[in-house]
Amino acid sequence: MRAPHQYLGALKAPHRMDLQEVNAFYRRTLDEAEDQEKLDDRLKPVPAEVFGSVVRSSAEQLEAYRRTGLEAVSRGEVGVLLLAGGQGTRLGVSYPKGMYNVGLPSSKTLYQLQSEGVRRLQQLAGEVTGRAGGTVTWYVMTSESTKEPTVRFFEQHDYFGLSADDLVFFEQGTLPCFGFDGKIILESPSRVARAPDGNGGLYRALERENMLRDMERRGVKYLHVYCVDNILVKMADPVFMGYCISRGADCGAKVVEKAFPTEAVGVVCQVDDHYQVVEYSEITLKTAQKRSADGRLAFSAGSICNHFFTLEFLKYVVSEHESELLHHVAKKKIPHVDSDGQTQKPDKPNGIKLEKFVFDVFQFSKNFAVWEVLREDEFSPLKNADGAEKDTPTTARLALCSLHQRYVLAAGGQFVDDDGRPIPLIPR
Ligand code: UD2
Repeated sequence: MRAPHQYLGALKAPHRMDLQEVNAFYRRTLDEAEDQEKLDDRLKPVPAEVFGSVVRSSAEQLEAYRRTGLEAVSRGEVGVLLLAGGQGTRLGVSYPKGMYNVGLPSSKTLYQLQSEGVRRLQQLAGEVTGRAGGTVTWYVMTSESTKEPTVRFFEQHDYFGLSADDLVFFEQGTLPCFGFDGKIILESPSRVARAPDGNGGLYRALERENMLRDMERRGVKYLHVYCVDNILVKMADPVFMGYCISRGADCGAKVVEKAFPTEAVGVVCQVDDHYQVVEYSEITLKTAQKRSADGRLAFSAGSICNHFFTLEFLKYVVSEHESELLHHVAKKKIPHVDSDGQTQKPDKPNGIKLEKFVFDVFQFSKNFAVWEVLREDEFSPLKNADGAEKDTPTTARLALCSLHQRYVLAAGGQFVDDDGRPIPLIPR
């Protein structure tokens, strides 16, 4: 058994509360909550020149991107950064989502699948470039509730074969929750109700936890930032990384074509002279439903929370722009103390959480790139418990099995039953 990961020995306290600051956040968020109708008038779809796509690229082009990505991996210039501070309330488990076992025959958890993706990427980079030993540093942003179980889980599984030195855990901050009257909610007589400050809390955490210096020290130049729950995630996908690197992009987003107007994905679009994601909770139905002449959704670039950043860009936004990033309002059911001092769990939203969004830095990009991929190959998020209509353990499991079945078929394999009859394809 190894010694506990250094992170556990040095827990920091990113939860100090500056009342003046949090009250200012609250007021600014409410004051600046944009009139969506007005924003809608300024939205434009992503222009073709920044919009690359797997299906519109030739095999030679894809191979060239892949090679560029793998070269960078082999030089140790690529890192992955997992956003793992979410509370996973929709899935309804009490532990971090990455530890979830979706019921694959192998019983692998999301964390194990991702770890194996990193190992395979390192191996591939060595094979293709002839330069073995390039490591992919894996940064994991946790929060107050996910840090300890996440670190322990990796320790208990011996980091799934990765070197503990190449895994770096750090912690995002929290903010108090507010009632609709603007007062901070108490969870118990002696405790303020707090929640993580959104996945855009990343930028503050990178600075406070010295992560940018760590990246610099290791020679990491390019980061793949992704969310925990997509079972089909391609860790530091060399094609996506290579595409962004070849274009000299400082910032990029991977997208899939949005399936239907109300799908719960943010939409990458242009507003005036910059790029941004309009989150599904903030887009108006009218805009979401707009169609182009060919009948497709006008705003179809569905963000799958897979982003590319150069270290230089991260340093720039952290030092110059972090404080400008606005919080967004999420109405939530927040446990609160009643007049008898007892904690009550409300059954309808009773207050708000303030959250920054990871993609809100796109507006500062000087060279933005969008890369569209096929949904069936790269996007099947685990959001809800079984029984829900979509994005459940069952849909995630089927998506992965279907992808692997297609890999086998493409390599010339066959699936037959005991009598040699072909087995039907797994539904996607
Ligand atoms: C996210 C995207 C949405 C879309 C969708 C695709 C954001 C803000 N929204 O929506 O545009 O692309 O994913 O599946 O990115 N997290 C933290 N700290 C927090 C809150 C969340 O690390 O304080 C992590 C969370 O663990 C997860 C990721 O951020 O890995 C996305 O969070 P979510 O699942 O709550 O986001 P969702 O589905 O509303």
